[in-house]
Amino acid sequence: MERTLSIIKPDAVSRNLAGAILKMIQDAGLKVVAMKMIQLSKAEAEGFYAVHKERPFFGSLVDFMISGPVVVSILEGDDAIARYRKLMGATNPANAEEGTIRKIHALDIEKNSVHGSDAPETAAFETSYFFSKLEMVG
Ligand code: DGI
Repeated sequence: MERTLSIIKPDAVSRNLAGAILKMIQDAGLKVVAMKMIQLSKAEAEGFYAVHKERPFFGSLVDFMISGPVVVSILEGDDAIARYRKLMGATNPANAEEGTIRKIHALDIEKNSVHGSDAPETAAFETSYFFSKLEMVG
């Protein structure tokens, strides 16, 4: 069993797509073991995306991530990290496969509707960034 962090980003929450995206996640067999809706502060978004701080899009990414509420959750399943990345689709929705969350719902490379951890180390950092043990089921 593996756990991964999912974020439904402000572009999707503001378009009332959280339910549709959670349905895709659950239909794919990933189990939600923690979940909440939060408004990130600038410092919290900068801390979460610290690995990208030298990238040219960092400021814009942080501004977008604090533009409205997000739905963060922890997903559990066999190979959950890779399975959720596949369900999300490519970072740029123009390159995303048919049937993926980003192909169906994302607006552009920045307003791309979802985040998913990309490796076990980042999943461990990201799940504990948002959730305490007490907030995780099971
Ligand atoms: O893991 P991903 O979310 O698929 O992609 P990533 O870890 O390479 O980048 C994190 C986020 O940063 C991504 O979801 C959207 C944003 N981003 C990545 N590349 C670009 C970008 N935003 C802009 N504006 N331009 C980019 O080239």
